[in-house]
Amino acid sequence: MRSILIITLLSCFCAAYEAKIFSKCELAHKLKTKGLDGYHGYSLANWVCMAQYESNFNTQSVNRKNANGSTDYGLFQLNSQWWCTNSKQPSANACSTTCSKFLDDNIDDDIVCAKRVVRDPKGMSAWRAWVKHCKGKDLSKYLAGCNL
Ligand SMILES: *[C@@H]1O[C@H](CO)[C@@H](O)[C@H](O)[C@H]1NC(C)=O
Ligand SMILES: [Ca+2]
Repeated sequence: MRSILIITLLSCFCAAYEAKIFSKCELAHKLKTKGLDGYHGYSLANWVCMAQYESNFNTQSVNRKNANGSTDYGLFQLNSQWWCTNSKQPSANACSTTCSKFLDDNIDDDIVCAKRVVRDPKGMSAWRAWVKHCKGKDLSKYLAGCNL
């Protein structure tokens, strides 16, 4: 009985932190449903391309290698000094949330925050991987075969 309880507790715990790795088309559909296609003038393919190069579509992607000691979290690699707080450093916390929320398998809050990011003057240039790999490129392959 006790072992069942422990297993149940453990699986609940793991489920809350489960990594989700999206397929390209699953993510494209999700982002479209949540209104990112054309959001702030950026077509859906831009968002899929950005997520590909920022996180490889992995919601548990974490980058701790920023020179200023900040950390980037999740599918959209949201930064701990601007968008969320990890309580290690001061943060503007413009999305008013804890950074670990950007690592779970529910990306609704990540999308809300990405919309906040892109409304700043830099637009999608806030994402360096987008500038490097997506900006001004032919992005048709990011939606190819997705039945959108
Ligand atoms: C810290 O570095 C990261 C990555 O280069 C950058 O995105 C972030 O804006 C920097 N933080 C500040 C406060 O400049
Ligand atoms: Ca989340």
